[in-house]
Amino acid sequence: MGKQQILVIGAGGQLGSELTQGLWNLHGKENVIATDIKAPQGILATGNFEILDVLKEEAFSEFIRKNKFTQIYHLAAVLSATGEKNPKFAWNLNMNSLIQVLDIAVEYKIEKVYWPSSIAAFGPTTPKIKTPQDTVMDPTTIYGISKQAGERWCEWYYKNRGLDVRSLRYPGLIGYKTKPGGGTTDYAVDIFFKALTDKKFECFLKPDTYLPMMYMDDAVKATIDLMEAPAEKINERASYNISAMSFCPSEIATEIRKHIPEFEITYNPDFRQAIADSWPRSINDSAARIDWGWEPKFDLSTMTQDILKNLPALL
Ligand code: AKB
Repeated sequence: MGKQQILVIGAGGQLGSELTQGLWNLHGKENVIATDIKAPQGILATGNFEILDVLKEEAFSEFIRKNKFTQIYHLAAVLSATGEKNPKFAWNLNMNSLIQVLDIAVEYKIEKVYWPSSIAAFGPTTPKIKTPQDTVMDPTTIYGISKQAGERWCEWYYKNRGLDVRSLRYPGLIGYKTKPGGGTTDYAVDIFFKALTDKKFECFLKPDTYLPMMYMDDAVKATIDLMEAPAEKINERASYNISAMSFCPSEIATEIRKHIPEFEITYNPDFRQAIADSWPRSINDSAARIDWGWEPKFDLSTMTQDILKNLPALL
């Protein structure tokens, strides 16, 4: 593999900002261009950054033509809870931006494309425990429908256009460097901010709602490991199941209380409860482990320790 020139689309989001830093470490800061529709915050502003709207076809195409990218990470999306409030906007951004990126990648002979799917691509009749790689998928949210359709588009471009496109079905991603961004699993991010600032948190899910989750460091590692794996190891061209831990709101509250004994949690479930109830409780990610050696580093306890050690300095 020669020198790589990397484009990150949607770099301002929760995953984007940390993934961009992971890519700086691997490929050199000068070889990564981070883009978003909004101006960069914090550390992102210290690297190459451009304002870019992938839905503006001509400007996007011109940007790609000028920069000679070898890889694109396309992360721009509206998440599950926000998507339900504005379904047509979510569909337009999530679906049309993906097709645009896949087309451009074929036209400009981009070597590799990354696009995230999600556990939201599963639905109420999917087996909930240790959800298999290949199973029933009947998503109920517009976000989930866009992820399921997106997976099929990725596989189609691989089979019919020879594009090396790779994807992971992320569980809830938990980071502390950016604020939560409209997802159903984001209570597990917000809870840390509130535990430190208010010592109390009102949860929009019921106490026993189990969901698959992953610490951001593991998500960045998984994404880069997948993209760096030799093409012949990638047997799944729609999207890989991937997982690290599963917990429910009462369990994360108990874990936080080990560090902040006075922390209190109350419950006031809203429309996001139905979304969470439609998703798997745990994930079987053996295909990712076997094909390209996926293994998470963090569990609930080590993640909680790490966040509570590092977040106070950022508040
Ligand atoms: C969401 O909650 O919408 C996302 C996801 C599981 O994809 N974090």
